[in-house]
Amino acid sequence: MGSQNQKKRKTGDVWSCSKKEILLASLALHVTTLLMFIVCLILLIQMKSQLEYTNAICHGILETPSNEHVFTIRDETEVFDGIPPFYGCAEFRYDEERRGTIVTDSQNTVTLYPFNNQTKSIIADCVYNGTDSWLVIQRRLHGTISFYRDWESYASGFGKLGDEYWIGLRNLHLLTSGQNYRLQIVLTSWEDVTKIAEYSSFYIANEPSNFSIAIYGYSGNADDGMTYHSGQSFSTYDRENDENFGNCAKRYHGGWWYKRCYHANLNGRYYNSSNGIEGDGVAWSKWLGDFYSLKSVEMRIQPNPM
Ligand SMILES: [Ca+2]
Repeated sequence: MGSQNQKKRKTGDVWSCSKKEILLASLALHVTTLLMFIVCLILLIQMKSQLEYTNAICHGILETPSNEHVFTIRDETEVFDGIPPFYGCAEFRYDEERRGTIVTDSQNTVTLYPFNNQTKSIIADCVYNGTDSWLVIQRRLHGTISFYRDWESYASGFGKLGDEYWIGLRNLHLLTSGQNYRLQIVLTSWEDVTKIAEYSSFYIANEPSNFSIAIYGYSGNADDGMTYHSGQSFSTYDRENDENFGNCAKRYHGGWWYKRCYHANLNGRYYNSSNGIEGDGVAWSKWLGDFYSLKSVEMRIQPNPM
């Protein structure tokens, strides 16, 4: 019998399994399915975390610049009692009204924090004419401060706040490269006639570009003395960048964006009368000519609305 049964199974009746064998096979199938399910679940979890990680990277890349910007401002405002950095006297005036406190000295000077480089502050001179606040970048009044100076002096600035003064070309570049400015020039004759030349756009390039000037959009009643100089490098007696055969800064006794040589010489020699006989005085050619030296000059800037 035993040999018959073995023969029967050997000849191919493979489906005649025992209950135990069927149970074991079924169990194995379930375990395999369960294992596959677990593996799939692990894979899915891994994919999800990978996706989140990738998402976080993308999110980070997108967010980083604005976050940095915000942090930078926040760092500055902590120092200044929650007030954003100033970059013009108009903003100062606005904040001053909002705060109800004035942080100027007796000469109405204010510390400016150009928003494009908030680690650098500029002590500047603000004037308020009743309707507008302006940041003074140059002033001639009586000639006690010499304006016949070298390159480094014009680059870094000189004079006295609230008095005769040059803000410095590096400061001008810093200010005008972060924000669009207008320039107003107030010219006063020895007859106490005051005329205005205003330019809707004013920009000073960096030092490797010789602080070249870009100026346009004239309006006013003094006639246009500055558009002629637009695009020109700055020159001093020791750093000649003009287009003239000779040295304009030496010849006309100043530092300016000389070309061949000037239509305005506002940093020229100060005379105690209108008689600028050498043509090297504080001149605005289009109004009173090259040989008339003005009594006073003030150059001042104001940020254009963003
Ligand atoms: Ca020359």
